[in-house]
Amino acid sequence: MKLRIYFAGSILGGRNDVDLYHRLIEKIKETDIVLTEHIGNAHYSTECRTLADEQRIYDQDTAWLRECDAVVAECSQPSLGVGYEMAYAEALKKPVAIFCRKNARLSAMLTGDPYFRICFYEDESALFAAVQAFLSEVRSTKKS
Ligand code: 6K6
Repeated sequence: MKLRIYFAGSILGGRNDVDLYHRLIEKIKETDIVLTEHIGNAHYSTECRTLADEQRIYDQDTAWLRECDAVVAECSQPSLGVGYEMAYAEALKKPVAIFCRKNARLSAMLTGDPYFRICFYEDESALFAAVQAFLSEVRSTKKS
């Protein structure tokens, strides 16, 4: 059974890690469905939009958060939007795993919250392995 994964990563917070998001999304797609593939698209437009556009984005993203089986967040690049999504997913009791490079810092509002599964990773292969371990756990919980 394929899981529906909400992948969260920085947009306006900074796009330095967009290639990493892309590779991670492709990896997750080998086994599961990623609802938010655009996060890994380096050409995704972040220019100013109208308020109506932003409301549509909010409505769509929160609908996907309600729909998903689990949330995978790459949080090495701080982002207000991702922080909001983490709290929203917790309120919905979705399984949430937060991944951060060893040399980056995470807000105490994430590290201090025991609800979140947090993983500081050394390199990309460790990241991929930790994400797959999380997905396997979610899959087995869903089956039982
Ligand atoms: C809107 C206005 C200008 O650029 C945009 C980008 N549009 C977005 N489209 C889809 N999801 C978005 C957008 N902006 C933020 N998000 C959601 O918040 C994504 O799901 C990300 O996980 C997160 C990024 O937040 P910021 O604060 O880094 O943008």
